[in-house]
Amino acid sequence: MNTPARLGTYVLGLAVVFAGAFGVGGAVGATGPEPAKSSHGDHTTPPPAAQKTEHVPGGLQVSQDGYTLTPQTTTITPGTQTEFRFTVDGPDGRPVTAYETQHDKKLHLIVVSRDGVVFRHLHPELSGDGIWSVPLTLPDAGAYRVFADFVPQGGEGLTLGADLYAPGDYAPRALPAPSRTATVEGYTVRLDGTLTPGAASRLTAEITRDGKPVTDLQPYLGAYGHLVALRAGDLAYLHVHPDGAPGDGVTPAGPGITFYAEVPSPGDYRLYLDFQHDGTVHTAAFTVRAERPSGAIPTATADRGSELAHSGH
Ligand SMILES: [Cu+2]
Repeated sequence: MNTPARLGTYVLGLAVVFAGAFGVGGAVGATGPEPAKSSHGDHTTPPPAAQKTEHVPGGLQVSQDGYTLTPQTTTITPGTQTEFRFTVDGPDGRPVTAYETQHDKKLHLIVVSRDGVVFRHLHPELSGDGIWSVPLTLPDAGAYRVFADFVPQGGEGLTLGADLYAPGDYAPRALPAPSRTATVEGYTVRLDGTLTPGAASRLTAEITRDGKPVTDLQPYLGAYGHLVALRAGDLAYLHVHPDGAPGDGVTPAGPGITFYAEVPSPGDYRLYLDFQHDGTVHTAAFTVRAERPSGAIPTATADRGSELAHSGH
C-alpha cells in the first residue's frame, strides 16, 4: 500500500468515528475521493462544542485592546458615600476624553459584589481631563467588581473590569437559587425564555403591579428595559441587547420587554433588569441556569431580598 492510500484509509476511519460520535452523516461520503492531505485537515478539526472560545466575554480584563481601566482608589470604606474616580487610559497612555454615546450615555458603570447580591448601575460624570467621577456607596464589607462599559470615539465597544475592596468582616452569601420571578418595590417581574449556551437566547420579562400588567413603562437608556447579565463564578459581563425601541411603532411600553442574551457556557447567570415606571428606575434580579438544549428546565422559586440600587440618571 502506498502512502497516500494508507492516509486515505486512516482519514476514512476518522470520519466514521466522527460520524458515529457527532452524527456528521455527510462527512463519510465526502472523504473518499478527495486528496488525503486536505481531507485529513478537515476531519481533525474538533467539533464546535470542543473548539476554543474565539471571543472572550467582556469584563474579565482590566486592560484590553490598548485601553486600561484605572481606578484612583480600589479600597472603599463600606457604608460611606465615596466619590469614586477613575480614568480609562488609551493606547497613548493618557486618559481617554472622547467617547461615543451608547444607550443614551457615554459610559455605563456597573458595580457588583463578588457574590452577586449587591448591584449598582451608575452613570459617572466626565471632566475635561478624562477623569470620571460618581458618588458610590458600598453597603457591606467584601470584594466587588466594577465594570466600565463604553465605546471610545472611533473605536470598538469595550467592557473593562477591576476589583474593589471594602474592608471589614465579610460573610459571602450564596448565589440566590435559580428563579423566574422577582419582586421589587411592589412590582412582580416574570422572566420567560431559555438561556442556551452559544446562541442568542430570547428572554422576555413581564412586569405587573398589584396583579395588573404594566403597559406604560417609560423609556430608560433608549429602551423599555436595560439588562445586565453576569456569569456566576467569574462575573463575565455578557452581551445583551433589547428587541425593539420606544417610538419604533411596534415595541409596546410593557408589560413584556424582550432581550437577546448571549451566554458562552452552561452554568448559572445573574441577570439584573432595570426598568422605569412612574419616574422611578427599579431593578429586578434573577438567577438563571443555562443548560445544554437537552437539559432539564430549571424550576422557578421566589427570589427576594437582593440589595439593588441605581443613581446617577
Ligand atoms: Cu448605564
